[in-house]
Amino acid sequence: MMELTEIKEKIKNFKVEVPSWGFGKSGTRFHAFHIPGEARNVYEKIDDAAFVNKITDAVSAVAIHIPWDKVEDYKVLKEYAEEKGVKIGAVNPNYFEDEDYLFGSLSNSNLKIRQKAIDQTFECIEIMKETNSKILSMWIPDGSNYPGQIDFNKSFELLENSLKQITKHLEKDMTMLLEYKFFEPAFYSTLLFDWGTSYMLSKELGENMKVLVDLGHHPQGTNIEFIVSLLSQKNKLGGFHFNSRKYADDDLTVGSLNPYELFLIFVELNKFFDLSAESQNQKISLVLDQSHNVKPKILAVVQSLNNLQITYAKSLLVDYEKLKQAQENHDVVASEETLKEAYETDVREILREVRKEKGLPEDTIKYVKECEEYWKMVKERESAY
Ligand code: AOS
Ligand code: ZN
Ligand code: ZN
Ligand code: ZN
Repeated sequence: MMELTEIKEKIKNFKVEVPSWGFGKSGTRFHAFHIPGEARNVYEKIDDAAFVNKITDAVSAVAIHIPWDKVEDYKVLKEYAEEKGVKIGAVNPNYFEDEDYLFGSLSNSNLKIRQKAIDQTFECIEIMKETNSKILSMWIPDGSNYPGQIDFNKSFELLENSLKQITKHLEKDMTMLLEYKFFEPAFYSTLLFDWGTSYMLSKELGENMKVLVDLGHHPQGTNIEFIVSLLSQKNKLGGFHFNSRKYADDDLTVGSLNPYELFLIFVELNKFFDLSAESQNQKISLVLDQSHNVKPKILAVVQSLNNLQITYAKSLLVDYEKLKQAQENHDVVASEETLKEAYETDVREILREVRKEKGLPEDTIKYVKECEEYWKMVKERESAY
């Protein structure tokens, strides 16, 4: 079993990337409600990420979405972020909002539109160079809504071809992550619908390409921790989008609905990665992908990081040696109990100690609620709303 001091050290160095879009306006297809204090542009999103980092020291970088976070000069954006103590993380090209993409982006049968999507991705690679980002994070919504709408085979080939062109433009130390999702916005067929399709392409397209697992992107009942284990074994797990869901891709606060599943995922991750290592993000990119439709944004991100730290701490408490023994003895009850023993441990005191030792507020949520700087920011943004 890991010593408490080592566990604390690991938690101290555990960092997660936050999404720029988690701080801005978001909603459902019915409405996007205004939440007081929400960020209005990418600079404010970076301010918010930096504020969260100041309180938690748990933010590795800020993921950006293009064109949502489009700016004139990305070098300026990079410097702005670094001055505030955060970095620019994964660059996410947006293939789901441009009017031209009605019938697909990188798989569109119209060469002009397909080329536009490819060029847009090349632009994102340029942005990566300017911001020193190493991750191109791709979620491709292409698919169809009705039987007969597309020729599966042709569409997949076109997508494959576009991706081939894109990977050729990646620099050696850049990674392309391929996210999958079984449906939405395409309701009949989605080209990259499961981990198998992403894995297949990532194998074909080489070492620079890996799979990204978003926790909201599987049919109900899917054993995600097993997928995590398989992809890790094959050295093809490149990243995570953390969130939680009840029904489909709900993008709720990570750990809010299925904390045990999240814990089991971390148990598998620990077998392959040192999630606390400095270079963690070179090996695996850990990113929140959430829309806080009804929560104050900053508070929701602080809460998410807290949930992740709790889960990580619990996963470190697992007696992996004992687990292995129990598995070898085919002692099913002991195996399961070994996991539950760690899961059921109250780790809040460990987190408080870690924060105290780092000179951070011990209760990060309470701290934000009472923080003058936070309320001043909310007031300023509201007066201009
Ligand atoms: C969409 O369902 C995916 O999760 C993507 O990662 C997407 O780019 C992100 O959620 C922002 O909308
Ligand atoms: Zn995602
Ligand atoms: Zn999603
Ligand atoms: Zn999601």
